[in-house]
Amino acid sequence: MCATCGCSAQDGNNSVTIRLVKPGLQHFQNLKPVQNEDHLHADEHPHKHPDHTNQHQHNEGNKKISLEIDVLAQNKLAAVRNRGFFEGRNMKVINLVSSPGSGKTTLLEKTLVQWKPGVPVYVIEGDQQTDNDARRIAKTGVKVVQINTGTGCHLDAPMISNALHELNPEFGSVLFIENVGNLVCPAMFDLGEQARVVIMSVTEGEDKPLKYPHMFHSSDICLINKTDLLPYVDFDMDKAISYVYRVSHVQDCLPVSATKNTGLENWYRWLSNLLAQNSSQVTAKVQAL
Ligand SMILES: Nc1nc2c(ncn2[C@@H]2O[C@H](COP(=O)(O)OP(=O)(O)OP(=O)(O)O)[C@@H](O)[C@H]2O)c(=O)[nH]1
Ligand SMILES: [Mg+2]
Repeated sequence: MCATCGCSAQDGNNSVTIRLVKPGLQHFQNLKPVQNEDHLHADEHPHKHPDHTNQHQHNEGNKKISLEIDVLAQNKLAAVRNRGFFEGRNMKVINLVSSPGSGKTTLLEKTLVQWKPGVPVYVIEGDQQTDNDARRIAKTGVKVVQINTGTGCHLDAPMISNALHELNPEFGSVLFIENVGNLVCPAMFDLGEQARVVIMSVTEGEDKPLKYPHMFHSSDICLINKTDLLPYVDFDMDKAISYVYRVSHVQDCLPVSATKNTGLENWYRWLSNLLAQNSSQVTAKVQAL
């Protein structure tokens, strides 16, 4: 579990199912956490206990551990406030999420220069340390605030609220939020955004949606970046796209190359469509995570 954010808690009952799985085996194995470490064993463990029936061995793979945390509940309250702020100013807010280095900042740099929404645009940058990304964005002329999360692995709604005081965005503007590079924790934290964009890149392997389904499930659109590198890496684009749709209901899955400007027109079209919706048409999303 991530101690900073309580990211293993699931909404509703604040509990999480942990599955212990052995590679290549179809059934979840009887890896039963008990107090005595000597008893943490799989079903092929050499010694037998009288109470170890086969049924016992194959049906206890799922363990529920209750975690008492209210981190996510507090975040949701702040996210609702942010969303009200955005709707009050008729803003469009887009949260960019990905693993580290997938190309979020590069995509933003291109977007801020090439996409012409005709309204003011702002950026909030999230990283554990450094203002590298904020300095890159500032070069485009767009007003930007960097949030450094220290040991934190995600942005949360109160952080966004603080940054908004600095930005003071204009009525009718667009705000891009680049989240901390991490395919896990940011999935849990609603920032009050109207759209979440998940970016994966061809160098990460096509199985990322299957390994990190919550992030893909909570996103509205998926971009598959660095397609210029396809000749040099083993990456099956058809498989990747099918995996994205297997775990999520994204509106679209767009292959792009941010550095070579390939496919970006589809991304800009999607952004323009989002902008064309008035705030009341944009579904108020309270993330059910
Ligand atoms: N070949 C190729 N490289 C890219 C592309 N997009 C980004 N990169 C490179 O990937 C590296 C990481 O890009 P960033 O834009 O900094 O990635 P990021 O997701 O913002 O990274 P973090 O903020 O650290 O999570 C840089 O060296 C970029 O030049 C692309 O489309 N093709
Ligand atoms: Mg970045």
